[in-house]
Amino acid sequence: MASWVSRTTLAASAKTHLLVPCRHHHLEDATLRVNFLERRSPVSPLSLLASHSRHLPIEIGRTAAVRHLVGSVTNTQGLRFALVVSRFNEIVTRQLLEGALTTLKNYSVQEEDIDVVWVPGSFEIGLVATQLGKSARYNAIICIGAVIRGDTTHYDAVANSAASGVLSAGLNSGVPCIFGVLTCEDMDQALNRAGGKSGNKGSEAALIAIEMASLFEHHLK
Ligand code: INI
Repeated sequence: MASWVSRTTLAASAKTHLLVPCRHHHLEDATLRVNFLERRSPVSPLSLLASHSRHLPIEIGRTAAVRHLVGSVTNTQGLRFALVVSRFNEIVTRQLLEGALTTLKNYSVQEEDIDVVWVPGSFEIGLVATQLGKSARYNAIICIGAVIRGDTTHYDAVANSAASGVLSAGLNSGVPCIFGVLTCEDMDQALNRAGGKSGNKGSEAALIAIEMASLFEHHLK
C-alpha cells in the first residue's frame, strides 16, 4: 500500500470510536496497531505516541468527501535520512542514536540511505541540519542531542537555541527536521529517556522522521 490516503464510503454520521489498548511509550505496540488500522483510518503513529492515556480513542469513520493525507511508516523504500548527533553528553546521545538507527532498520530503511553527522554540541545542530536539508540529499533530518541542566549554567540558552535551530532548519530548508534533543534536569532523567525506563527519544524521533519523510515524498510534492 503506497500511502495512508483513502476515501471511505462511510456515511458522514458513521463515526465510531474504538478504544485501543496501548502501552505508554511502547513504539512497537503503537506502530503495529497503526499498521493494522491504516487501511481504514488516517491515524498516525505520532498521534498514538502523543497520547499519554492507556486507552487511545481512534476515530475509524469519516466523511466520504474529505481526503486525509498522512505519511506512511510502511513505505520507506528510497527514503534517505541524515542524523545530526551532538558529542556533548555522548553517553546519552550514543544511546539515542542507537535507538534511532534500530528503528530505521526495523522500518526497512537501508543502511546506505543513512548518514550520521557528529557535531560538538546541541547548539551546533541547527546549522548543520540546515546545510544538510538544503543539500536536497535527504528526505528528513533527525537531530539528536542531550542538554542537561545539572551540567551547565547556560542550560536555557543551549536548550532554547537547539530547539529554535532545529525548527529554523526545517523551515528554511523545507525538509523535515525532527527534534530528538533531550532537555533534562539531570543525567538520570536523560538516561531514562535514552533507552531506560522512559523509552528512547531517538527511536521516537526516527519514527516521526519516517512519517514526515513519507508525507512530504508522497503527498506534499
Ligand atoms: N551542549 C549540549 O549538547 N548539552 C549540554 O548540556 C551542554 N552544556 O551543558 O553546556 C552543551 N554545551 C555546548 C554547546 O552545545 C556548544 O557546543 C558550545 O557552547 C559551543 O558553541
